[in-house]
Amino acid sequence: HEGDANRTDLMTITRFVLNEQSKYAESRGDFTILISHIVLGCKFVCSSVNKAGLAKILGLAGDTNVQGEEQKKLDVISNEVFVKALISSGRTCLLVSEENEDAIIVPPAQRGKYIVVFDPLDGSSNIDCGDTNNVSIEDALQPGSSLIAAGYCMYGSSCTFVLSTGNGVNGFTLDPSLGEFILTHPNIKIPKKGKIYSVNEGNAKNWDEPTTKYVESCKFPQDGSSPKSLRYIGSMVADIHRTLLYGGIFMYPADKKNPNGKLRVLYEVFPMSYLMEQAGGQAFTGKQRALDLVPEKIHDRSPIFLGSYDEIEQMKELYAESKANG
Ligand code: P6P
Repeated sequence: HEGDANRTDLMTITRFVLNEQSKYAESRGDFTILISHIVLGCKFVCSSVNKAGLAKILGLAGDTNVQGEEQKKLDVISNEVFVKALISSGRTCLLVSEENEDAIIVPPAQRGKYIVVFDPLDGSSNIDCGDTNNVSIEDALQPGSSLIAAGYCMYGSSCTFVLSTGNGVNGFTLDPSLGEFILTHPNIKIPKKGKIYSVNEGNAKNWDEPTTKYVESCKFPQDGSSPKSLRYIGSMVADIHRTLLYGGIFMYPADKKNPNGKLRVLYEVFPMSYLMEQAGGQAFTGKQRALDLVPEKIHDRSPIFLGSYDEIEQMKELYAESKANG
């Protein structure tokens, strides 16, 4: 019966992406090969986290393990795994990682057409490159609207990979017995409005007026509705995952200390903004649509408000009001 059919019709992430790409006549499977190498990196991080326990393997770099070897932090190891997997895929020409001060220009012999910007332990997104023979760091400084895919992998009691290649958002859960990511959250759509706001209230002293007013309206609603709940984990991937599934708003606003906020444009703001829009939500910087931003440097930061369509509309109105009042 139906259940058995689903059980035997394994929709793995590789098969899903292959199906998606086969819609494009010119597709030669490059993107599918790229995604499968990113997935390999995620499987590595997932097994490392589960094997060695978060606390231990996240030990400070410079610690030594029982063999007296240099103990590397998980993000350093993961970065090496992702960089090597991406270069060996033969489908990338330029890599920007949160862990590397400089962009990595892939050796010509191993070059492909994709630019990948990623935080080895947060979000990642892909952009098309122009001329792969003359690759330069400037090729990574494109607006978020030129993204062709974005995703994140969340490590916890289970390992979930959330991905969009421009036709909606889908979630895949790692089945350790198969070593495969299986489709478990097809066509994720964020609720139009939400009951949760997610922000680091510890920064409230330094917030600007629109942020202060919005959070005030969450706690003391003037329209007779119930107050919103505050949920803030402090890991963007986890806070975004909850917002995508249950609705609400995630905010990392500018404040007096950090006029550009804290989150990085290329590999935090862009991938999560892309996913939110693909899921029917919005992403706003306080000044503009987040995906319209054009970064000047590869580690630029930007304030970001993203989540349910209606919540972001309210945020945009507050910024428009504040601008009108000068
Ligand atoms: P704060 C984690 O360090 C991170 O880069 C994001 O994943 C997270 O959303 C944010 O910083 C948390 O920052 O200042 O609230 O601790």
